[in-house]
Amino acid sequence: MEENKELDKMVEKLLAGDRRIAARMITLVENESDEHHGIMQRIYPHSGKATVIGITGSGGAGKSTLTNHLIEKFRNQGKTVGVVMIDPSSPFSGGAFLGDRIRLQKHFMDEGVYIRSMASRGFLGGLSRATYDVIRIVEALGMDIIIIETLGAGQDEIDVIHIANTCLLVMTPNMGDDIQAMKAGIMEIGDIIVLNKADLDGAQTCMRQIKNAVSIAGIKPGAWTPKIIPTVSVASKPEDLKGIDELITTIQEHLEYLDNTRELDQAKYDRAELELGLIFKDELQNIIFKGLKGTGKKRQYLESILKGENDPYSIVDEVLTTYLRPDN
Ligand SMILES: Nc1nc2c(ncn2[C@@H]2O[C@H](COP(=O)(O)OP(=O)(O)OP(=O)(O)O)[C@@H](O)[C@H]2O)c(=O)[nH]1
Ligand SMILES: [Mg+2]
Repeated sequence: MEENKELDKMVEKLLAGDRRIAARMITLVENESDEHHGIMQRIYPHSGKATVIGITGSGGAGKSTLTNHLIEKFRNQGKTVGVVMIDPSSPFSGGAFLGDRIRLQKHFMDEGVYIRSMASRGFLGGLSRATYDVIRIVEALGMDIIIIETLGAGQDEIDVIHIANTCLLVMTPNMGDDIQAMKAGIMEIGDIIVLNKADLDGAQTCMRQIKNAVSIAGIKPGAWTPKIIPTVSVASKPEDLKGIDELITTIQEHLEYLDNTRELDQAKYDRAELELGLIFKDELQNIIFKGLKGTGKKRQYLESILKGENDPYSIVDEVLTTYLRPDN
């Protein structure tokens, strides 16, 4: 690790809970600025212990509303909570985020809550890698629990969910055909399936369909069976809210299950492998592109592909053989 007093100081402030520094660092990391590696190297030893909860599901399923309840419950338990919202809309429109902001407003004043939104597009190194980094920064800021909210739409968003210890898949009774479509992925994505908007028509039928999907999924003996929790997370009277406490209890149960089985170690190992792989892939590309810069070679390669004279596989083989493989 290179010496850099300024970065040392920034990290010191972050560890002391400085939110402005956290915001600045996240921007530096998102932009893959020169400080990116230095920041992550310094933060790494102060991260990796937070409980990460993923919340995914279709647009408007109630992810932010549920997040809001979870923040409240965890705060009541004396835990600090970070929220990373992966915003599928353009980073400039601010549309979706504005709505979330209003909903989460009261928590913006709370020192024990840190909320950050990220764009899901435009990361050189991909969304998963950027999310790993942002989670580590939020953790180093002092958050015990980190909730990632992401639209269960593209593969990128679904990959992000694998960073979480516990994943909540939010479904709703009015999903119609989506239920069929999601059936295949239910087991892969959700440790806990939340049937939100259980106040709406069709909730019973939907509950049966999900139960059926879980029962035919062929879960290995001893493995975690996804729990299905119906919730009502918006109601005019607080006593009409349903399932939130049960959801918290089930999250805790899942975390205990991970703790009591070897699965947690395995999951940690898998995550470390994924993270290392992502960084390698990214950096290798950076090194190669940097190496080609100014030589005019990159352009030549691309033009030869477009003209049909060469293909990317042969080019990658050639470049790797020339620059990287010592045995050649
Ligand atoms: N009837 C009913 N409406 C709900 C419930 N939970 C949330 N809603 C409403 O559903 C709408 C969407 O809720 P959000 O929490 O913003 O959903 P989201 O999944 O975060 O949406 P995106 O972030 O845009 O994907 C809001 O108008 C909520 O008030 C519920 O349990 N019942
Ligand atoms: Mg939302």
